[in-house]
Order: sequence, then C-alpha cells, then structure tokens
Amino acid sequence: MIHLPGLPRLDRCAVMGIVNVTPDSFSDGGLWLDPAAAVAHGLRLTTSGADLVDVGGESTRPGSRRVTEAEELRRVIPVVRELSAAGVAVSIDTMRASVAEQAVAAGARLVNDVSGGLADPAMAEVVADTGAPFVVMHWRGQSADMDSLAVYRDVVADVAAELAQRMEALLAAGVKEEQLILDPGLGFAKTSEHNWALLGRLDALTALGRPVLVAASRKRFLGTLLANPETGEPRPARQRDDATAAISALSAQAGAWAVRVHDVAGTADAVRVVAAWQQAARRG
Ligand code: PMM
Repeated sequence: MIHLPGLPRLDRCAVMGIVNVTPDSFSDGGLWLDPAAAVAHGLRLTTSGADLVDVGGESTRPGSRRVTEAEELRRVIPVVRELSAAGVAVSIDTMRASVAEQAVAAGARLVNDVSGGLADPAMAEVVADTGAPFVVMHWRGQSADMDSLAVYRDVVADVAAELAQRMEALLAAGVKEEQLILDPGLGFAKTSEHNWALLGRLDALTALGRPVLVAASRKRFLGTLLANPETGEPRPARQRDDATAAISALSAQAGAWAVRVHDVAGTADAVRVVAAWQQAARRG
C-alpha cells in the first residue's frame, strides 16, 4: 500500500475532488469564486466521497494568462484554512512557492504544482521545508503557449524521461523521494492522441517507482471522443462526467494512486468497484 506523509492510508485508488476558485476554469469557472461557496462545495465533495480536496486559484486552461500572486492568495488561503479546520485533507493547486508555503501554513497537506516545480525556482525549497507530498506534473511551458509545445518523438518515453529528470532535480534540491507523486499532465502540451497514448501506457509512469495521479476530468479530449456524430460538435464539458468515471476505473485498475475529478460521486463508486474486483481476483 502506498503511503504519503500526512495523508490518509487507503486500500484503493484515492479520489481528489476539485474546487477551482477562479472566474475562468474551463468547466467550473466562476461557480466557486466566492469563498463561502468554495468551502461549501469542498465539504459537499467530501460528503460525496472525496479523500482529498484540491483548491486552486489560477486557471491553466489553454491560452490562459497568469493571475497576480496577491489575487491568487486572496482566492485560495481562506478556503484552504476553512476546509482544513473542518478536517478535510486539502491539496493546494499552485505554481507559486509563496502560495504553497502559505497554504501549507493554513493547513494544506499536499502541494499540487502543474509545472512540477519548473515555473517558480523557489518551489523545490518550500516543498523540501514543508515535507508535504508534492505532485510533479509533466509540463513544458505556461498555458498561453503550451499548444505549440505538443511535439514528441515518442510521447510515452519522452514524458517518462522528462518526469524522471524532474524527480532527479527535486531530489538534488532537498525534496525527499517519499514526497513525490507523478502526473502525466493530460492536456498540457498534449493532443488527444498524446493523452490516450499516456493513459494506455500508465505502466511507463508507475514504473518510475512513485505514486501516479491521473487528472482527465472533463478535459477536451473527452469532448472530442464523444462529439456529436452528426454535427461534429464536441460534447460539452459538463456532460463528460460518465466518461471521466470510466477513466477513473481504468486508471485505478492500471495502478493509479489517485484520480482528480470535478464530479466526485461517480468516481468514488468507480474506485470502490475496482478495489472489490481486485480483491476478488487476488482471492482467486
Ligand atoms: N489539470 C488542471 C488543473 N490542475 N493538476 C494536476 N496535478 N494535473 C492536471 O492535469 C491538472 C491539475 C486543469 O483542469 P481544471 O480546470 O479541471 O482544474
């Protein structure tokens, strides 16, 4: 069983629910911008079966611009503090070391950095100092220009090699191996084909020896897969939750440590089905 410092021990794939405290995230932008609404949503996700709640204050949708540090802090810190005080295991989704540091001081137990420590040179030191688990997502550049960076020789081998390099750099900066969690970064400098290739070969990431987080929830490649056969229109983001739950089940079966989702209920059921199935298979 995987154990990460400060996080609950589970005998199944963990469910990370999403609270985006942003006006512009692609599927829930503007819904939880008010701190009280964000806290209420985080508590609802916990009741629906989330093991962790990921709070973010900056949208990373393709083409998006950065928010200021002051604005990001203003959005996330009260939400992190209140959810943590209510006993929720909170994860802070940020590329900024200062935000990570203050969020951990406010009770966050995990730092989720979509840049894997690349966007802010101070991140590694903060993560090393806090000792909190750290999600190292595969990332090649800011969202404003990431689509032009989706060029790979072999996407599975390249992403695995780039994550291995990141792990080495973080270890050299004082982060402990037991803190590291890896994430393929679906949709970040990746086409639909790249995303599917990475999902189909999750074993290439689990082989790196650290827990793997899969964050496919409502992403564009699901909209493309489920496009209206007549018009070719992508399936709208809010109608991609059944497909997301299917990905959660398959990720759990493939050995993912956790899945990060907007709609927690379907995925909470899916990971329990997989755990029961695997237990039965072990009994033979
Ligand atoms: N994707 C988004 C935001 N945060 N964090 C991790 N670790 N991995 C991801 O793929 C990821 C992330 C963008 O999606 P959202 O708007 O649904 O939060």
